[in-house]
Amino acid sequence: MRIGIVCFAAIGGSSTVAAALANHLVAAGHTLFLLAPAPPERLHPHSSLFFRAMPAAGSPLRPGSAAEVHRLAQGIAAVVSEDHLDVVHAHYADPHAVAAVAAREMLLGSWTPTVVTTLHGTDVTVDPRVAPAISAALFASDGVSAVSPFLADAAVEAYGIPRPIVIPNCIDPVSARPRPGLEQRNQSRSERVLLHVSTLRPVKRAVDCVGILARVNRRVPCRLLVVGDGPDAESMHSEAARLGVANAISFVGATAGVDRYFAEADILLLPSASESFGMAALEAMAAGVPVVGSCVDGLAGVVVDGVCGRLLPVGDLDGMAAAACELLLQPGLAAAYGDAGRRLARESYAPAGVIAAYGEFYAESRLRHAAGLPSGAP
Ligand code: GMT
Repeated sequence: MRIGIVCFAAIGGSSTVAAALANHLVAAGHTLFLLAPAPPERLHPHSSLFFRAMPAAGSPLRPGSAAEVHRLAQGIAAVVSEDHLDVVHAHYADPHAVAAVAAREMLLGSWTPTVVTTLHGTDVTVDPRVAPAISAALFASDGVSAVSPFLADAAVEAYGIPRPIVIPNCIDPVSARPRPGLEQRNQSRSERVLLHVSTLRPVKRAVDCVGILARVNRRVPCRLLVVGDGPDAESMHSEAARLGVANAISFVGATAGVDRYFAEADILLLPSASESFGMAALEAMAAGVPVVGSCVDGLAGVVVDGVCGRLLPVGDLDGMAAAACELLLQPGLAAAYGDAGRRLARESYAPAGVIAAYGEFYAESRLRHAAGLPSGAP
């Protein structure tokens, strides 16, 4: 099959997943075209993997304008006809499925591809004014998948679509490198490391990480490493100054090579108000890092509380700080959580099963397309 994957270029879970999917589908013998404003991190060079630059149309941080979405649709249509794509796989309904469906309309009368959409999260919390456009794009897609059961249910509720099939995100073994043992690492530094990786959007509650750091620091000297950038960076700085912990935070920014920070970390903090999945948590688990976060939605399906991390109610900073201290003060417990996380990541989120599921999803969607039955049809 000739498959076009449309995704954001940003560093983020959905781009990581799109890149992993492209790498593995190519290895399975397909020809892949990655359509994005810039190549996502972790895309491996391959003679059957091609990058096609698209005009930017928003990001997980900012919705695209109508003009940007139209330009993206034209870009997708051009690649479909020049590269003869069989399938266009849109990651995110807004703007990618909207643009992919519009591209297919532009091509009517000639070759039209199968369009499949994977929902990633904020797809269900978008501005209600654009909900009808998203709903139409989902109904017009030949297949819709979601990365967690929570998200599939939320999409049914938000858009009245038939329940999407659930295909979880996978973790590429390339990023699942073994970490040095705790004892070994602690000999080389006195400070422990709390890591937060996100787009620093309000939904991530990154400011809570500062409060957790301040509480933990009273018992265990530690540093908060913040990887990523976004609207809440400013508030994190003010909160750090207010709590007197500004010197104990390092803002790394939105940088490539996130893996090296997982190798440094003692604990990943993910206190989000909502997560459709929680890719950062899965990456931490694969790297053997225990997760302390909130007990919400998709995140509770990925992190098994009391096995590979601790999940507390949203906003329970005292609880999260206590859980972090417990792990920092009991290396045996932290090591057991780390091992369990690595095992879970390997056993439940291996690329092979996920790639096979996407293969079936494409095949079924192609049949629907050939029969003229979009995903919304019974
Ligand atoms: O949440 C973000 O700011 C980033 C966004 C993304 O594009 O990666 O994350 C969403 O998709 C990820 C990949 O499926 C999920 O792991 C995240 O949970 C999801 N974010 C939310 O649901 C808030």
